[in-house]
Amino acid sequence: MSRTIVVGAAQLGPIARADSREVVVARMIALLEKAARRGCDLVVYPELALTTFFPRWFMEDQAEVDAFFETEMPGPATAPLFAKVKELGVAISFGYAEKTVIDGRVRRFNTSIIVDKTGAIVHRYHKVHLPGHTENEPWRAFQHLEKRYFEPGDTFFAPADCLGGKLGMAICNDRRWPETYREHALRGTEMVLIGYNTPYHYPLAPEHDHLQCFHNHLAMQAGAYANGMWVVGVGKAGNEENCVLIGQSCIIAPTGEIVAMASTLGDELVTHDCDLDRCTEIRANIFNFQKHRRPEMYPLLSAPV
Ligand code: CDV
Repeated sequence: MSRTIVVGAAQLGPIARADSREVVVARMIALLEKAARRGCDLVVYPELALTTFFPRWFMEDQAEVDAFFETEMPGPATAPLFAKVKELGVAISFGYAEKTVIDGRVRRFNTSIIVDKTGAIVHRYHKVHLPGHTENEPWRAFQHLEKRYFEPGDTFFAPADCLGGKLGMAICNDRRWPETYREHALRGTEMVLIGYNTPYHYPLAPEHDHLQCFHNHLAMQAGAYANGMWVVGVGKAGNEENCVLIGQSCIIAPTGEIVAMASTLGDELVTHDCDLDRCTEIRANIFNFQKHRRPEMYPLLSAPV
């Protein structure tokens, strides 16, 4: 039986701070309809897909921050997206800011979910590597306050059974960490879905600004190859409230090759037929973990620094 998933990487162009969820969801639905016409089984959207990348602003009023969070999924604004998933029979994955109550405590996570073809949420992931800072740093051209607005994820890098394969997620900064992919691979993940919001300008090391697109692909291609799995990296791109975000959303084969890539900084869909069995090309050979991996020689890899 074929284990080919037709995947759409649905890059989103900029989302203004004043844009409503309804406006964004309509854009996501337009990409979903295009994906259905192209025969997609799965469409992947960026990190924090429903709003502008709000951690770039320092906000003291928690109510103002909470306006960017979802307290239910689907909620009134996202219900049409879930209805379209069901109508078209195309699974999706997207990121959003999640406010939830667990054991009587309010929790806020940078979250990604996978919604299957019936519109059911079958997997949820909370971003593990939160970049940025907690206090206002006015010297920056823009803030990056993920550490202030979210708590670090409490979900492992692990797959769910979906679309006949093992699909997992990571979010933006996670993609730069080799551990993300290796942990996924050790747990059997065959395809990692990664949404991102990455500015060209990195205030802490502006001398690396020209390398942002290179590092984006370098990390994801290396992760795909060294772990023999598909990687789908999807950005929010373009000039969002005077912060220019990289695009180059792409689908990467287990060989590390980019097989589809966006060429604009706007809403754009690129697709590829992803055969999950191609993971074996790498996993049965150069990176055969059972045969060649030497975990006893890497004890510090999971030790605290
Ligand atoms: N949203 C992100 O996690 N962005 C980060 C920062 C460092 C730009 C990234 O790694 O792309």
